[in-house]
Amino acid sequence: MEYEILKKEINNGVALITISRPKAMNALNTRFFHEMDHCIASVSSEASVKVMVITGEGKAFVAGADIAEMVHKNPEEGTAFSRLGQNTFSSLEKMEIPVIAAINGFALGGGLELAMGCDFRLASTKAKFGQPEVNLGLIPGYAGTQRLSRLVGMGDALYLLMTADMVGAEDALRMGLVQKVYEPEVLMEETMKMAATIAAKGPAAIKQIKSVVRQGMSGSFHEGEILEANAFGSLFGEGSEGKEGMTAFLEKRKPNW
Ligand code: CO8
Repeated sequence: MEYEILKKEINNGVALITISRPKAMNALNTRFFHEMDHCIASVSSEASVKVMVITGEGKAFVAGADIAEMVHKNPEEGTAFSRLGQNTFSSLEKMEIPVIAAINGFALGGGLELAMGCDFRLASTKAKFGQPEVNLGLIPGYAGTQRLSRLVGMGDALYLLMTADMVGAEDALRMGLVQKVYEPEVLMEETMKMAATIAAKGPAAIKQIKSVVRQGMSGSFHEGEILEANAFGSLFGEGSEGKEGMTAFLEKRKPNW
């Protein structure tokens, strides 16, 4: 598929996806979701890729769903557009490899929902976060009502959703919405460094972390313990990554994954 909105670069086991629709502040339209679905499938099929990073070009990460496209929709089309985005962001969550959002600027509405579909978020000091849907007489439609409260807790979620306040990176850090904040000129360098750090770890262990933590969140603590024990055991087979990692430690050498 030829991409019009996404740019995909793969280097040293890291796929960097840049959303580039600067004339509309990278707003998410139907085309974006088709490209992103394709991109998720194609990156997932490349065994050499260990981490994916998503960022935006220009002064926005993503300023929301495309209002100019949405305004013409009827209720059925609105629901379908919501399901399209929910499915794409759910596919992001289900990717076996970690996905990091590098938030360079505005992450509003559907843009914040995209960032929340990633595994964690790094932000520039210039980033701005918000769920401004109520300004438009709308609510989030890409699972923002569900992910935000799980990430930041009920109070901060309802505050952001009901006021449409735009908050800066320091507030986002305090809420736990982002994990690190960097000066704009080093955001991508630091993000790629972090991606490289993760890409150098045991790849099966990293995939198991993602899977067990994410699956565990939707079940009971005890079910999560069982998931963890089974995943832990899976790393011990003959010729497994765990055996190699532990042997390398004891032999005082780098593991050969
Ligand atoms: N959709 C379409 N176009 C947009 C969007 C958007 N979300 N955001 C910005 N643009 C366009 C502007 O219309 C403008 O276009 P033009 O130059 O042709 O007039 C261009 O981008 C530049 O924008 P501004 O001139 O407004 O730039 P500023 O720097 O003054 O302001 C802001 C930047 C603060 C980001 C401002 O553009 C803004 O407030 N944008 C809208 C933010 C918003 O409300 N986002 C939420 C959208 S709703 C949503 O995301 C719901 C998700 C769930 C959908 C479920 C489907 C049913």
